Amino acid sequence: MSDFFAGIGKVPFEGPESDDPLAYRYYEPARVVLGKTMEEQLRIAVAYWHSFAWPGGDPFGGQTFERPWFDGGMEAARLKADVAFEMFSILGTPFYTFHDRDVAPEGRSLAESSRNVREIADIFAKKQEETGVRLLWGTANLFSNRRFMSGAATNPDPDVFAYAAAQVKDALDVTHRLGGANYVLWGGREGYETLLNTDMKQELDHAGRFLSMVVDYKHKIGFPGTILIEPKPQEPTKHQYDYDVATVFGFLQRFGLEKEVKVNIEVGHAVLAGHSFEHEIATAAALGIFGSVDANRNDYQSGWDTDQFPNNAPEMALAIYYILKAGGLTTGGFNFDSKIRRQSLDPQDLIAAHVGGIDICAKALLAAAAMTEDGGLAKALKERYAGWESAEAQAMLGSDLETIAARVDREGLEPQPRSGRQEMLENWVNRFV
Ligand code: XUL
Ligand code: CO
Repeated sequence: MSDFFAGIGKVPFEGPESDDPLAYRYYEPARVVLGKTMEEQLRIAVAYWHSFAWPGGDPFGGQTFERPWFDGGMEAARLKADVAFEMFSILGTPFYTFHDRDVAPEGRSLAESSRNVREIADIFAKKQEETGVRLLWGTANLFSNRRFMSGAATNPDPDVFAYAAAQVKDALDVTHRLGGANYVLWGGREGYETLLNTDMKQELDHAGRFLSMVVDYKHKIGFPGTILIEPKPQEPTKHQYDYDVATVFGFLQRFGLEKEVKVNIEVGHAVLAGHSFEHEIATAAALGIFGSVDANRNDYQSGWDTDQFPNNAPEMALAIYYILKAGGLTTGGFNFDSKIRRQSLDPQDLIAAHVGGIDICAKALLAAAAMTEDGGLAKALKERYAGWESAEAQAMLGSDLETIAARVDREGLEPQPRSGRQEMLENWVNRFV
């Protein structure tokens, strides 16, 4: 045991009346909601990156957090692993996620970096066994080191493509070994700053080949998890190729990968793309590529990715309603890709942030389940599209323009507009949130 969380015990469930900031008011893992436990419905994960690797910097100043594992070598990485699993136990969260470079220091060569990651993975394997905590996904950091400044798979330099391929191979091996439920690719530097120095067609072709190789390797090693792409429209590059869910679907289809790869949808990324979170979820569900979720929120007044902890239950409730409508989570989960503010220095800030964010998801799940059980939205939707249930309407879809035009003429069709009932539906939602 480290003493990092000294004095902080396991977070209890105390119910909505509790005023303890380190107690759950809604998250009750064993409570059954729509036929599954809350734990199974939400599959909550803690993100190693934000919670244990982020130093608290911003563009105007550096590190604000003083963690005993910062700037150390492998000894510090081992301490970080201890603290991370202590936090998972305190929170009672079933999953975690990590980038290769979050967990172990980068070495002087790729071989040394990979050895470092594997050594920490040995520790993770043991701790997973002891605690029952599982890996939701692993990923490779192909964006922090300066070698990736012009891209990884889309870099003009083929040696960088090769380095990235080798790094992903290692990260996928480690994820497989730890029983990861998914493997994520976020193209942090896959995009461009200026067209003046960019051959976009070539870069997109290379990104497609790279992803095909990842899928081939997944099958070769028998990794049973899902490969996920995480869309984001900008930041760090001005134009990211994986702009949003619809863009990613078009890319997957072009390379014949739409049955192989799904999406990891992040709340803040959806907002940066000018969408709502539920829009991205519904798009992925409609296209058959919904995979997993990165839970956080952006500040609506700032135009960048602030990765704050979720705290808006009504917004989260609608998103979860559409996840449930899509059949719920399978291999995916709610990964807290969220970071505390740089002034939130203390270990208990880290715990309180997760407790609050997890509670928002639990409260939202209860509201979404109540909405689902009431069935009001589903009924209104069915009525709105009821005309399409007739045999004649269905036959029209298999018909052609001339036949349809002849029928309009013959029957003198004169469609009458009907109310969309938006305010009534919004009021209905407000009864549950
Ligand atoms: C960056 C981001 C990443 C990905 C994994 O905005 O969300 O943490 O989730 O690389
Ligand atoms: Co993310």
